[in-house]
Amino acid sequence: MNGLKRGALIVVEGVDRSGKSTQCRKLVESLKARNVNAALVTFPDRTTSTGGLIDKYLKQETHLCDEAIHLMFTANRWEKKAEMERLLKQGVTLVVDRYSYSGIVYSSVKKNMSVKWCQEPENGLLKPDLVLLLVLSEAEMVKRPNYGSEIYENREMQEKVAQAFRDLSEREKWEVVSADGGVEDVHKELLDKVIKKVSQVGTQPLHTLNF
Ligand code: Z5A
Ligand code: MG
Repeated sequence: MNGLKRGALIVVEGVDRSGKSTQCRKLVESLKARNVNAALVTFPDRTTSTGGLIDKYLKQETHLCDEAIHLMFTANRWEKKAEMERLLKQGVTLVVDRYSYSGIVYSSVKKNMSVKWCQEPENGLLKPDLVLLLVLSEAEMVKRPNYGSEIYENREMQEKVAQAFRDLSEREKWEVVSADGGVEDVHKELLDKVIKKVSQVGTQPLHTLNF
């Protein structure tokens, strides 16, 4: 890396409507305002060819078996790996809206899908420097705008996903942040953690996921 400071790989995870996209956009804005080179990465990226198929699946316009859609979401991340690595090495901090953990959690809560099988194709992707989990309370969840019509937007699925995220956050020692506060309060808490991490990564090597 020739002594050049790299960017940090920051991932924001959480259940549906916990405010991930709102917060990721704000994080990038605030980092840039502080002269930190930063960019937003969103998964799924619905603009690529795998993303087009994922979009149709989520909107229930096409059917894929559980294994096939899982691998599509993973491929959607592999398509972006080289570009993400290039940007990080150029010093750009990436704020990532959902990542491999969403992939593992949403697939493995389905019947007959083991966590181990779901983790395997994620191995080798870039390992985040920091994972922030937004946790929404039951009381706040019902106040957020209604579920849309996408395939996973139902209470049973979201409850299983919320539990799986909580379990994963304990095992992997993530930073857990309450998503119940106002947009600005949640943003402040996340930004403090992100800024600290950006200053820590320096010339540290990038690692890859190894579940
Ligand atoms: N999925 C998968 O299965 N496998 C994978 O590998 C990946 C994803 C990557 C689509 O994802 C689906 O794909 C998702 C997981 C699955 N299925 N579900 N559920 P997506 O990321 O494209 O989903 P989305 O449509 O963007 O929804 P979301 O990400 O779940 O929402 P969000 O980003 O967390 O929330 P938001 O858009 O920022 O905010 C939601 C609303 O709440 C909005 O009206 C805001 O104005 C409001 N909001 C936000 N923050 C607040 C606060 N603090 N207070 C009050 N109101 C707020
Ligand atoms: Mg979102």
